[in-house]
Amino acid sequence: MIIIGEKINGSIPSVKQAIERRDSEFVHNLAIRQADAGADYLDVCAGTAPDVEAETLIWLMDVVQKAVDTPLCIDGPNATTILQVLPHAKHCGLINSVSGEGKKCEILFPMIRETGWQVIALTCDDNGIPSDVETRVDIAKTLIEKAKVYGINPERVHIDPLVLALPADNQSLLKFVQTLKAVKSLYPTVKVTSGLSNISFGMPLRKVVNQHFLALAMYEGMDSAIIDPCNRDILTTLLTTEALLGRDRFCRNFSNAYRNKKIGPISSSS
Ligand code: THG
Repeated sequence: MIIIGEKINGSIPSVKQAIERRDSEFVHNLAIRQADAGADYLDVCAGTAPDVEAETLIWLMDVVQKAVDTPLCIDGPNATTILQVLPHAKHCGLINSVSGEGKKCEILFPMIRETGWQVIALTCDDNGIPSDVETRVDIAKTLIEKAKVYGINPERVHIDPLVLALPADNQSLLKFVQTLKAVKSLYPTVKVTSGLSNISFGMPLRKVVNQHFLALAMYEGMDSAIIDPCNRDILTTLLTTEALLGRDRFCRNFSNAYRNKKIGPISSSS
C-alpha cells in the first residue's frame, strides 16, 4: 500500500497557524513523524489564498525537504501554481491533482512528459463531481488517454474516484469499488487512490468508519491512500489488512510495528 501522509495541510488549524508564523520546526516535526511512520509521499497543501499559495508551498517544500528525503505530493487546486513550484522539488513525486476541469491536464502534462512525476487524477470535470459510476469511469478514461498523449503511462496515474459522504449517498463505498474495478479492467496498471475522510462526513465515529473504509477498499484493490500515518488506529488497520491480504511475509511488518509499539491499543498487552 502506498501511503501519502496528509498532515502538512493548511486546512488543519494548527498547521495553518504554523504556516502563518513560518514555524519551520512544527512542519519539520510533522515531516519526520510521518516519514518515520512509513509515509511513501508527504502531501503538502498551503490552503491559502491563491496570491500567496506558490510562495507558501515553496516554503513548505523547502522545510520538508530539509527534514526528510521522502518525495512530495504537491496538493493544490491551481494547476499554474503547481507548475510554478515544481522546480523546487528535489525528487519526482506526486502531483495532486489534475481533473477534467478547465485546462489542468494541458498545463501540467507537458511539463512532466519525460520525468518520473506521477499524477493524481480526480474523476470530476466542469460539470462537477458525478455521483454515478459510468460518468466517473468515462472521465477516468478521458484523463488516462490524455496522459498517454503526453507520454505519461497509466502506471504513473492514480485515479481518485472522489468518494461521497455515506449519509449523502448510501452507495458511496460500493460506487467507489465499482469505479475502481471498471477502471482497472480497462487499464490494469493504473493506480486507484482515495482520501479517507470524505466517506464519514456527517457521521459519528468518523475514524472508525474511515478505518473500515480503508480495509474494504484495500481488499478491493486500492493502491494508495491519503492518510494520517501517525494515527495509531489507522496504521493498525492498514498493517492488519496488509497482513490478511498476504502482503506481509511472516507478518514481519505487523509484528515489528507491534513490538515497536506503533500499532495496537495503547494499554493492552495482547
Ligand atoms: N483526494 C485527494 N487529495 C486530497 C483529498 C482527497 N487532499 C486533501 C484531503 N482530501 C486529504 N487530506 C487531509 C488532511 C487532513 C485531514 C483530512 C484530510 C484531517 N486531519 C485531522 C488532523 O490532522 O487534525 C485528523 C487526522 C486523523 O487523525 O485522522 O482531518 O480526498 N486527491
